[in-house]
Amino acid sequence: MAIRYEFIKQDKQTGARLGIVHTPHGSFETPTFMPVGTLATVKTMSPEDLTELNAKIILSNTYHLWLRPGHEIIREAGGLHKFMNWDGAILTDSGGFQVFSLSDLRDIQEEGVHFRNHISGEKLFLSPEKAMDIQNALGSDIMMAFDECPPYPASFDYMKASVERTSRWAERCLTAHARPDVQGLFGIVQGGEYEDLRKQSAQDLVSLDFPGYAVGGLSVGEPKDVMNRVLEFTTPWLPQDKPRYLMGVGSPDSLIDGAIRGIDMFDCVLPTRIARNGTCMTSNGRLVVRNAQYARDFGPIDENCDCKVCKNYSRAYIRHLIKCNETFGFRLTTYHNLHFLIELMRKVREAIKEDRLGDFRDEFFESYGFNKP
Ligand code: PRF
Ligand code: ZN
Repeated sequence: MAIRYEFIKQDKQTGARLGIVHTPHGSFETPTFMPVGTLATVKTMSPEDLTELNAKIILSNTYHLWLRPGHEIIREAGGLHKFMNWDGAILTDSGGFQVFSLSDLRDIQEEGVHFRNHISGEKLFLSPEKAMDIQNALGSDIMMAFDECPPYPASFDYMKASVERTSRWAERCLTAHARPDVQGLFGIVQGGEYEDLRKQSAQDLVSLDFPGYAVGGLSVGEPKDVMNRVLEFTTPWLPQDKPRYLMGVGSPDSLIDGAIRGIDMFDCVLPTRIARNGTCMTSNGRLVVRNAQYARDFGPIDENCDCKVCKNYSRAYIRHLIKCNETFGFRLTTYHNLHFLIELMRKVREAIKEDRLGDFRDEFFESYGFNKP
């Protein structure tokens, strides 16, 4: 088996899990945040930067790499790790979600999904078998099953039919997966905000015995308390000895609240995307460094941050670069934001070790400003 989860302990205050996920490209401690490298690059970061940031696993996308440069080119290169010169672990999303969020005119059939390429307009078809073939070519350590992520809100009847199809697709993914010895395939629990459907989806997938499970269909526009409640009634159906991954979630409060509800892995474009429009995550909340108020501010982005950006560059300088669209400015804010989330997860793991994640949450929420009205 390619993926093994080693459980270490649970936080006595919250029940959050501390563990290690072992992959063919190294191990990572959980809970963990995975930076997103959609097009085989975490935008503006080199693999050396990611190593320096202590990132152990990054995420990439089947859908985007299938369209450009094409998975056969990456297969020919010897896989995605070699192609992009990243020797750490890689997780690839299956393309299901991207087809639903990026393309129009999609037509969902039992066989798969017909849609149009969001760049060229060309007609395309993605299915469980195709998503496995592409991810086998990419050679990611963790592959994701091909699922449907319905929009929020969706009716119970639509969601039930969708969950049942996603379960049948999951089974087809397992059958089509050609390299289970070197690539782990995770199932994706769907079911929207419906408790019965989340349970049904989780039980269907657990009976297929995947090496890990994701919770999909969240952070699609629902309120935060709905997401927390869904996690509370979903994670208890997942096995204790396998990793759990909450897809597409990356705001600092949701990382902590997800870990408290038994989640081990997270990914999101949030830190890298907001960095490129001049927004930084800091110990005192979000800071929009491109704002005029920082034009003469020669202090660091975050006085409590020990990253190399905060040690060496000022708000005024970074603001100037970003105002002028200088790519170095985007590099600096991206580096700082990734450092912030990777450090946050290290602190969460430290708190779990010492049975004080509840206290850590209270302190963090207070200083980040989540408790303010
Ligand atoms: N399914 C897949 N990828 C995803 C999601 C999903 O539900 C989400 C939901 N937030 C993000 N990425 N395959
Ligand atoms: Zn910093």
